[in-house]
Amino acid sequence: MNSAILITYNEDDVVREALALCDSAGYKVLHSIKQDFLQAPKYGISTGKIQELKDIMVSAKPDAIVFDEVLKPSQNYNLASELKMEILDREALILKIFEKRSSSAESKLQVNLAQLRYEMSRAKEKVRLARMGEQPGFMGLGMFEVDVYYNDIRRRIVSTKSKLVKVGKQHELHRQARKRLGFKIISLAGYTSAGKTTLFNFLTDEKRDESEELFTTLSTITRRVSINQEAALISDTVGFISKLPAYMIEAFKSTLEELLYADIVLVMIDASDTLYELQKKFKSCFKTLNEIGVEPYKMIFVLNKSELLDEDYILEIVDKLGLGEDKIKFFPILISSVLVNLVILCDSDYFVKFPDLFYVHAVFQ
Ligand SMILES: Nc1nc2c(ncn2[C@@H]2O[C@H](COP(=O)(O)OP(=O)(O)OP(=O)(O)O)[C@@H](O)[C@H]2O)c(=O)[nH]1
Ligand SMILES: [Mg+2]
Repeated sequence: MNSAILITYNEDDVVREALALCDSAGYKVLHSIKQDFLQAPKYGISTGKIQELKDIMVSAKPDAIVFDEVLKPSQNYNLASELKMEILDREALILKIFEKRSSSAESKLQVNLAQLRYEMSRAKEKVRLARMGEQPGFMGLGMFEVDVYYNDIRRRIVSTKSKLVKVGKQHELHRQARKRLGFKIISLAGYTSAGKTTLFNFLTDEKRDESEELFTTLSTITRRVSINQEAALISDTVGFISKLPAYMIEAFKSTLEELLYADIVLVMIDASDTLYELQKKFKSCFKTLNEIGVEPYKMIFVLNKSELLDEDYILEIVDKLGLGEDKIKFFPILISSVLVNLVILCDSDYFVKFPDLFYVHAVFQ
């Protein structure tokens, strides 16, 4: 495992997520620097903090600096030149995890596209700096080679995209076939680690990896299930995370597109998070689903890990997330994929306790 110094925000849940991201990417965090503000123009952090960071680096000897915010290419460049060390901003860290996790040909292409898009935005900056004479010969290249490098990334983006378009067409054919068979399609969506795969495995008897680590699932699979004696198809998909840039969503389009064609999107929420975290993740999921184009009337919010909570707290969550307000559109359901206390399967104590939360039935009937 590599080691890193983490620079993150001064908020417990943010620190926890950043540590989980580092862990999933294979970085052991030797030291965390917590800041209220990470968007200082030159380095992201203040110049004063740079000296402190240098001192810590001398004793900790990390392999990289993880910066838990999206850095502009110029900030990344400034930090790397000042510290003489690889800087992984939030996007680069997520890309590392994606790279580690991608196993199918499709997810490899998607990750590759996201990496190229990331590199492209950096290449633009490097070319700009080279033109201004500020970065003579980056990577030992002259001006001509810089242009070659830039054009090469562009060419690889076009080629990867066209391969993904082909994969997208195959998905489309599958979808049409499924439509002809007349099955209802249920997709699982939600923040990474909400428990999508655990539920999917339970419903389908599959053995896909489920784990505490972030982004365990990177590809979509669909299986036939029987819910209340009715056959349906259910898909497990890639999880979301806050500050997921548009180009990453775009790169995973062929996978996430499945959500667009679902009859129902079960938006899994880890109800064991703190209220603050819950609201933040909820907003971020809703935003991502909107960006993908999933219509709100298809979404059903599922409060997972409910066995860890007491009833008052559950009601507070429903209230805080505004889930109880419009029951026609936003039916929250409670489940625990671990205890298999599944409302969808219609056999739970909660049915008696929270009759309001059980409108989901109607959807399947
Ligand atoms: N206590 C509890 N833990 C759960 C429940 N459902 C899932 N988990 C745990 O939550 C963690 C994440 O579960 P996954 O099913 O991998 O989550 P995911 O949403 O598929 O995550 P990604 O693939 O990363 O997007 C695992 O450690 C599961 O064991 C639940 O109902 N209760
Ligand atoms: Mg998963």
